[in-house]
This record gives sequence, C-alpha cells and structure tokens, in this order.
Amino acid sequence: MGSLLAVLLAAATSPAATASPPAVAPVAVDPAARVIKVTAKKFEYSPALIELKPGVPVVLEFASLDRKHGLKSTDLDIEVEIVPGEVTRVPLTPGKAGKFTFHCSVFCGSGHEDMEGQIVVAP
Ligand SMILES: [Cu+2]
Repeated sequence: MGSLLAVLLAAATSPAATASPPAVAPVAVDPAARVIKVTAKKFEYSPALIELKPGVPVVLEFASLDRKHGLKSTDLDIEVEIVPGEVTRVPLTPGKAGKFTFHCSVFCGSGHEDMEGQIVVAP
C-alpha cells in the first residue's frame, strides 16, 4: 500500500512534459497585486482616498461613470485617460511613503478644477 502510493507520487511529480520557455515576456502586471477599483464621474473620484503601502504592488483600475476624465499625479508619474466603457489599468508599486495628490487632467465641466483625490502611502 505504501509502495503503491510512492509509485503514484513519483509518477505525478515526474517531468512528463518538457517545459519550454514562454514565447513572450511576462506581463508587467503582478498577478498577486491587489486590484483597487476607482470610479470617476463629475466631479469626483470614488474612493477619493487610496491607501497603499510602500513596496507593495497594486493595480489601480479606473472606470468612468459618465464622460471622459483623466488622472494625473506628477509625484507618482501617472497620467492616464479614463474613457467610458473602458477599464484603465495602472500597475503601481509605491517606492516611498507620503501623500500624493492626483487630479483630473481632462476638462470635464464646471467642477473640473476641484476634481482630485489623494494616494496615501504609509507602512
Ligand atoms: Cu476633469
């Protein structure tokens, strides 16, 4: 009984298929990264406060609920457009702690100037 189990285990773990190297380079998005969904609409982001940890990769997923918006953070080197019907994915691994403001970079109406949010990076 014990020997049969050993044989089965050996068969299961033997390299049956020769692994060939992947044809394309791995995608930059870390599959283990936490996904944070952020919606944009006139004239706010939700959530407007995003809390991250230094060195921990996340993927920000932006979607618009009404019209085209943008998101720009000079500090974090992010500048994207958020287009209705599309999901804009931004892989981000904050390098340092701090508070980083982002704002809408596509004019979207009378409240555009006040459309902003904050990414807070703290251990
Ligand atoms: Cu705007």
